This record gives sequence, structure tokens and C-alpha cells, in this order.
Amino acid sequence: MSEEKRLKIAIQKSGRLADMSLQLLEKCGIFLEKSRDQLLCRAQNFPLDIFLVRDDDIPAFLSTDVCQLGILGQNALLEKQALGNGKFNGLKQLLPLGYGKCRLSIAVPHDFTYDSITSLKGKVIATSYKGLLSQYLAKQNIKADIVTMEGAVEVAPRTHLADVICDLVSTGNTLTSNGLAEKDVILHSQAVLATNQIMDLEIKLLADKITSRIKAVLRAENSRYIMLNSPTDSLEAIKAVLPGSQSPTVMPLQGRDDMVAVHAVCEEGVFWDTMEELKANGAKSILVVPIEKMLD
Ligand code: PRT
Ligand code: ZN
Repeated sequence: MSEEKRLKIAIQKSGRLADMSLQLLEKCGIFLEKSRDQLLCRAQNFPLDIFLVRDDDIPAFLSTDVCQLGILGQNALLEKQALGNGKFNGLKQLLPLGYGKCRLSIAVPHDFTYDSITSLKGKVIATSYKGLLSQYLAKQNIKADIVTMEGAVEVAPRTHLADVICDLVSTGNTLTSNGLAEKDVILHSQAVLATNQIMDLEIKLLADKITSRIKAVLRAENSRYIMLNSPTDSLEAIKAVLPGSQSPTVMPLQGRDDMVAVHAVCEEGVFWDTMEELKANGAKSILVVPIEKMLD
């Protein structure tokens, strides 16, 4: 009997994306046989194996078809594609996942005069993102020297290894505490689901299934279920205020001719000002609740 085919996904073993990536798979209903120290984790209830690896290695796992799906920072994928001599060109981003958000930015010491990108002409720039930085500079027609550093890029100007840096920034605290100011953003990045060109039809079906579960989880996380009572004559005004909802359900309220109940799925955040606007239009008993699962 031939063995059951299993889809393979690579995620970060430890680091900024590790926990969220594992949680995302769990939210897709995947139960894992816990063994986080090992390279491989088997899903109990889905033909899926999870490879726990360094984020930088994920493009190679995909390009060699050891894995067919991967979760990694867009920055890491695009950097490999920028440097890889075509080796990673067949990889593609399927979905942005909404976490691990950061930007790849040029940052300069406070005593460095930066008017525009042209201020970098002839300067030395330290970075771990040589590929993306070179592409950016070439596009702007700027010639500069790039020093590649694997980590602690932010200390390069202080130690006179470089004039300025190009590094990932999220809160900006690292830059501030190293006396650097963010100037130009080269790339806005977040975690993405990536894939190779899956040839095996059965594996492709499994990958499509996981992808649509991830999509559904992300949609549900961004959506809210809203319930309220609306005066019949301001129903249209209230419907217009409901954020990102298509066709709300309108139901009679027992014993009331002047009020109806309105239920809607809002695929955008429902903020206090929206609720206040609903109230100003006559809405009563407004309830906003999270949605656990959603499938069309
Ligand atoms: O071991 P492995 O190689 O897997 O991990 P790693 O150390 O290479 O990666 P890790 O876990 O640091 O980052 C994984 C991914 O998280 C990155 O590829 C990005 O897509 C994303 N990410 C999001 C970040 C940041 N935010 C971030 N702030 N990656 C790194 N940083 C670093 C940045 O390099 C700088 O040193 O955090 C510092 C700046 O942070 P702030 O908050 O002070 O601005
Ligand atoms: Zn890494």
C-alpha cells in the first residue's frame, strides 16, 4: 500500500514569528504532536508535517521542494530573491498574515546631514540586507559602499564601520537608543505565507485547503458580529454607518412596530466612534462580538 502523501510547511523555530506561526496553524484546526526541540512536528489530524527551522533557511526549503509552504518575513523572502541569481524566483507570496510587521529603513546618526537619498552617495552603509539595499540604490542611481553585517547593525556608525545603516525597524527603540534617526523606508514587511510551484496534484489540494483555512482565520479575526436595535425610520442611516458589512439581517422585534433588530458581520474594526455614530442615529442595545470561525 502506498504511503499517504503529506504536505510540508516550514515555519520559524524560535524568534519573532515562531509563536504566532504555530498559533495560526492551531487556529486552522491543526493539532500538533508537540516536540518543539526537533526539526519536524507531525500534525495528528491533517496530512501535514511542520519543519521548525531558521527563517533564513525557509526559501531554500521551498526552492528544493523539501517543503511546499513556508511562513516567513517578506523581507527574508525578497532578500533571498534579490541575491539568489534566480534560484528563488519560482517562490511566490500567497497571503500577508498581519503579524511580524516591520520596515526596512535607512537610519543615520544625528550629526549626519540627510536631505534625500542622494545624501548617501559615496557613503558606507551597514546592513544585513545587501540584496534589497543594492536594488533600491540602483533604482535611485546612487553609488554607495555596502558593508554586510549579520547582526548588531545599529552599532556600525558608532564604531566607524559605516556612516549609516539599513536595518529592520519595528518600534524604533533600537535606533533611538543608538542615537540613530530613521530616514527612508525601503520596504514595509510582515509575515507571509509563501509557496513553491507545487507539481503534485494531491499536495496542491492539501496546500489549497490550508491556505483557505488561513484566509478564513484571518477574515474572522478582522471581523466582528454586530447586533443592535434600530428605529424603523432610521434603518437606512444605520445601515450606512455599519463598517464593511454587505447585507445586514433585519428582523422584527416582538410587540414593537417602531423598532427592528439588525445583525451584521462587519469586516472592519468596529471602533467607539462608529458605535457612538450608531447611537446618535437612534440605535439601542448595541453589541459587538468577536467571530471565531467564518467560511463562505
Ligand atoms: O534564528 P532565526 O534566523 O530564525 O531568527 P532571526 O534572528 O533572523 O529573526 P528574528 O526572529 O529576529 O526575526 C524574524 C522576522 O521577524 C524578521 O525577518 C522580520 O520579518 C520580522 N521582524 C519584525 C523583525 C522585527 N520586527 C525587528 N524589529 N525582525 C527583526 N527586528 C530587529 C531589528 O533587526 C533590530 O535589531 O529588532 C530590532 C529593532 O526593533 P525595534 O522594535 O527596536 O525597532
Ligand atoms: Zn534569521
